[in-house]
Amino acid sequence: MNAEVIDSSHYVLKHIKHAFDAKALTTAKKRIFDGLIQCDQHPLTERDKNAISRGEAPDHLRLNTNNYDLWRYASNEMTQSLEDFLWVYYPPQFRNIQREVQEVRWHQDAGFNKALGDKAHAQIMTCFIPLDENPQKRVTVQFSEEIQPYLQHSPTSNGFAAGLEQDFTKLIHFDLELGDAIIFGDFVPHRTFAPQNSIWERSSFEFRFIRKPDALEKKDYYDLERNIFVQKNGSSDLND
Ligand SMILES: O=C(O)CCC(=O)C(=O)O
Ligand SMILES: [Fe+2]
Repeated sequence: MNAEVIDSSHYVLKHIKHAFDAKALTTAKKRIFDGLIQCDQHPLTERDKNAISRGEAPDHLRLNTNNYDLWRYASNEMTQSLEDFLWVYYPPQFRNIQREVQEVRWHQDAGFNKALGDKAHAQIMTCFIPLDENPQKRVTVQFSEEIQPYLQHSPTSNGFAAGLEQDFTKLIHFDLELGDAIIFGDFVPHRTFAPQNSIWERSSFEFRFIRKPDALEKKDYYDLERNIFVQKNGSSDLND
């Protein structure tokens, strides 16, 4: 019997109302969409082409440091709910879902994390932020309320690195307004979900957080407490 105590942060699932300034989210969405239009005029790498076909943003748009501006106006409840997961691991994901094939199937983020191999962190926390008006009318994310330890993942047929074959029964999704966010621990199973009569079009950010002691060498993070880019040992020149 494994006597290891399981950290309850793996199982956090919380809808935070009015977590962000709605205008800051609209600005972020516009910046990324403007960038995607410009992408049409430039040759893209294979990696970026694949990312766009999955509904994700190419690297140079994800790396834009303005993506962190919205955290300056995050509510106290938002930052407190992150507990000690206060370093954003870089860069955030942007998702623009437009077709069913771009759905993300059942997984725990611990599965995605593990698929990163030696770039994986010990534990992560995710913050999902819809960027459109009326997100409650759109494709969203559904969660399993059943608490599961880490499950074995395998690559999915629609190009994602990690997915689960099994289905879940105690399901929940949240009615989100623009400005709301969901945070969830890395053992909470979730997937893309279309409530009845929802619009198959949605843009969103996913920020992933780690605890400072879990930081990897020579990797950049964004420290939410100080609003600066940081590295495990010493400062990051991204602040210059
Ligand atoms: O955007 C989605 O539908 C899935 C998001 C997701 O898996 C995540 O935020 O970790
Ligand atoms: Fe996920």
